[in-house]
Amino acid sequence: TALIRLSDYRAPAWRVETVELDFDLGIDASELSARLLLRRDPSQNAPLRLDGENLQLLSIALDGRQLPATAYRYAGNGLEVDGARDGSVLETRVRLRPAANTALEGLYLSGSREAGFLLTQCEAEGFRHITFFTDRPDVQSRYSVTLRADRARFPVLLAGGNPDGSGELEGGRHWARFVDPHPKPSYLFALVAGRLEKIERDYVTAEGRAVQLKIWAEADAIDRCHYAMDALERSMRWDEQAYGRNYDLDVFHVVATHDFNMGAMENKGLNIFNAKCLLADPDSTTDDEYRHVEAVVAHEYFHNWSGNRVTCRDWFQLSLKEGLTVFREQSFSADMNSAPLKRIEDVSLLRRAQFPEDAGPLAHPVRPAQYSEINNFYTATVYEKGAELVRMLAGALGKNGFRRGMDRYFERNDGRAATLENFLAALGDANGTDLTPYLAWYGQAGTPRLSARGRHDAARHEYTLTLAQHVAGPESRPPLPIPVKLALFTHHGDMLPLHLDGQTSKSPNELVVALTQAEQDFVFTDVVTAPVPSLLRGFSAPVILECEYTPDELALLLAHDVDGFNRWEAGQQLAARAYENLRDDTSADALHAWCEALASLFDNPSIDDALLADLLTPPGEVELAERETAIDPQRIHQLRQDLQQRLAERLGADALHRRYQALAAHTSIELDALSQARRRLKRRALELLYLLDSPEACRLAAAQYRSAPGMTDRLAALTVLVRGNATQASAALLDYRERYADNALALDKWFAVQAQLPGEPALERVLLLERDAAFTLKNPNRVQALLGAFVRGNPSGFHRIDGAGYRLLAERLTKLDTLNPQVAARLATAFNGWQRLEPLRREAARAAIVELARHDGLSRNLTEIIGSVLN
Ligand code: BAL
Ligand code: ZN
Repeated sequence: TALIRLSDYRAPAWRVETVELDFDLGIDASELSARLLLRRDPSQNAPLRLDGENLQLLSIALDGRQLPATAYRYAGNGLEVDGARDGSVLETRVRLRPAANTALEGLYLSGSREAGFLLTQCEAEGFRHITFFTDRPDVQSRYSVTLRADRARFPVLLAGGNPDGSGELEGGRHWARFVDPHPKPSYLFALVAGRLEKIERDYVTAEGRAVQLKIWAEADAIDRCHYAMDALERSMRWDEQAYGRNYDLDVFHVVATHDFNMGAMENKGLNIFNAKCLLADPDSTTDDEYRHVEAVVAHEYFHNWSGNRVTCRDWFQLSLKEGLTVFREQSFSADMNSAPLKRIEDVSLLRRAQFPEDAGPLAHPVRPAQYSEINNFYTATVYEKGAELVRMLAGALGKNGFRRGMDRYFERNDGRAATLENFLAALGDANGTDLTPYLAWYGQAGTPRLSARGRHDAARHEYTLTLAQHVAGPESRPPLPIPVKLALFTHHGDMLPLHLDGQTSKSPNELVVALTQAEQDFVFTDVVTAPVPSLLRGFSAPVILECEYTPDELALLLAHDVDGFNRWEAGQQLAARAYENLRDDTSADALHAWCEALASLFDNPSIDDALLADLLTPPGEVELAERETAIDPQRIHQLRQDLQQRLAERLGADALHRRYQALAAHTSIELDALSQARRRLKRRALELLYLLDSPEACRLAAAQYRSAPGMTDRLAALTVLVRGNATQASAALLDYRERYADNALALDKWFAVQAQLPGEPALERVLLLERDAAFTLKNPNRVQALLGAFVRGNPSGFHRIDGAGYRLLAERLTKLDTLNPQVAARLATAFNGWQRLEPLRREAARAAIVELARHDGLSRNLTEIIGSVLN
């Protein structure tokens, strides 16, 4: 398939200045007339060519005249029209088949034919599935949209922009019209039509604009939208305060659907959400999910400036809006909740999802140089690593400097389609600094390794820190700018004032040094005894740190570091070393140090319960696998269990039991930080207790399941029972299945918990669950809940030595691909990393992938992923 290259970028030969869309909506067939005012770039002599995928063309006219068949050509993906000039008006009418659209791209039906509603998804290239258009983000047009439909079947009609009239039509039909005053790229177009309920709130922006906020959902879900409304209001206020950005239309619509390929979509004035990122109530939503809803609501809202007002010139610049918006959301969530916990959560995600991507055949730069299918590049690299790059820039400029730079960026690029160069130039110019060295980060794949070596000169009272960087790949790569935030600790756990090259840092005990060369020395003076360095504080750069700490040094940081993130990080490093003690059967010095340090933190009343829960959790199986070469996921699972058991033994059944009971005495379902923290630690205590005294832990879990006041406690209990294969598990599963029979999001968790049964039994359970009446390959959330949880969230279950997990995935992908290529391609990335499996599994995985690749008629999406993975 054809590759699209960044280096081939050319400005559009044709633009659309205004577009008028007129829809006659129906479930099986919808018809649409489009009227485009065309503008031609006089410097290019290209004929008019518009994108259009599998459209049924009913009529076509240019400048008021119907075109004869000889005057245009359409072969299923591009429409060529003769005779168009600057200022021409092209009118087309097409027929669409929403109910038959299982790819959930373009115009489609959510839910059943009888009760469901119509909606659109256009990013990245869905608009060409709706009408003929210059479907690329650097073409920005003014939209007027008229929707017509049967009033009883489609009482609610919505499109982006401001409302501009509505009324009755003959035969029980009605119409509504919307005009968007802001020119926008086609990927931000959206409409929604059907039976929906709403909740509303009035909002006045800091600039004084009155805005109506409306959240829409089906009747059974509308009561679960209030939390999202609060989160939306918080997001809008925060963006005014933190970035001076105000909302710019009279109405802001948000719609929830159960059928969505992504988490949510930032269409101008009409955000559409996967229900799992919007709906929330205590009975069916966990604490983690509540925070996720808040984060996604904020993310989509923040796109109104970082994405919509300033959009991307081309899809290679995707991280310009996504990395930036993830960073903005991370800052917001840190302000709303606990900043260190948010950082731990984000870095964990980066390590679990992005580092493996960057280390395998799917690795690509944050700004890829080429793609075959752009939907395959909505990746952890573009999003999460992209956010880390913005974080480094923000750190380099400081709080005020970054704000100055962002103001400049929005001011210069408002209404334009920008590039990453434009971004760096605005940030740099506003601060009189050159940020172009950071471009290197955007252009190369792979996680850099940062090695650190310290040398203390007792006679001179000097401490020399040598930092060096290395990225696997071509040797000619220029060094990256790597900001390293650091502090030095005495062996008593006190921070030292820092004196570097005669300078004293602003905050006396912490500073950021910039590694800009392959290797550099940093010399600290007045250091009397050898210190313990705390490096990369707050994870100041997305690198893998290699530093020869002794277990005691890591334990010291775990006990004393005041940076919550680095305290956790020291614990993670120490846990990984403890894991290696068990794996290699070497001296247990790290294991001992880890258990002792955590035992004393366990009794330390000043430590936050949520942080303690995270400290008591070793790195996940995927992260541990990243440190190995011949990966045996089942052995990793077992060793990690052993590791946790050692910790549990050190803490003791009595202490765990007491702590559990003390926490269980609080039964509030409030979402405040303290209540969430208690639930988090309670879950962790129960999990650890299970490793010591499984009958007692299962008894407690069964009781917790029955009396749980909310989903966090209920799901935690169910998980302990199911993973532990407890006798009480089946009754709890039956109860849950009945209780949530009509709640799709809660039911998803029922599938996911079972798909994560450790080891061999998982596959059989998945096969059983596939036969459940509620399972369908047509719903992306359900696919994710069962197959996604199995292949991504359950390494010891998926990576069977007989290869049955791989064959199952390959077989399901062929089916799924015919329904929904985007979802199939995303699931297929579970094959990433097969080359590093131990030989038996490696061969089994290879055989399954090769067999899959031989299959005829695979989508471009899946073909690209399989091709890359096999490479
Ligand atoms: N733009 C696609 C969904 C999101 O990142 O907001
Ligand atoms: Zn986004």
